[in-house]
Amino acid sequence: MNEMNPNKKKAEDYRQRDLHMKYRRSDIKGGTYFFTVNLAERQRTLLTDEINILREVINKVKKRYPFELDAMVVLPDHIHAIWTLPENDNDYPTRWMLIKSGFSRQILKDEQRSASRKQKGERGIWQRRYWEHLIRDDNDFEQHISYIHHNPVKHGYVEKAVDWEYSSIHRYINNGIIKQDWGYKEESEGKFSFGEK
Ligand code: NI
Repeated sequence: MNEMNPNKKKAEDYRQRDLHMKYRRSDIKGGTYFFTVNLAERQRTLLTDEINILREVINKVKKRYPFELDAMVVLPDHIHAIWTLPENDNDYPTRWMLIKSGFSRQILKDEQRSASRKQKGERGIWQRRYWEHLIRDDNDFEQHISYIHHNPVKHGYVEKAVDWEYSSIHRYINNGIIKQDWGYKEESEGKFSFGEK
């Protein structure tokens, strides 16, 4: 008999549902978005070198324009994050603009800048454009959270997701949502696009 005992099957269903419940966002009702934001000079490691500045700037912007930071990973040259915005508020562009400019302002002016940026007096720390994706449902939410937590492994910085310091994975482990040895199969990424260069 390879059919599952109905009680066991039920227990499994509950376990799955429980897992989904934990991942489900609850406190605020606005849109949830996944972002990939890159440095202009990809060989630099400014984001992890200046992680304190980055954290401070994000917290400052969050106070002024609240949002829920559902998950985030900071790599040396890019960020992946999931935010949920307050109801009837989809102004993530203002928030990112303030984070990017607030960070740049505190970084030494030694970056390469294009002629157009020089002309406009713009800094050249960040790429102008960033990837954004509106999360459709709980499954999409979970996929993107997993992608974020797996990202330092994907880019070859660590062997295990938990070994990367600048990741919300530690919050998820502390809250008992995922286990210390959490890992992810990269094959399941195929059908999604994450704005990775
Ligand atoms: Ni990445």
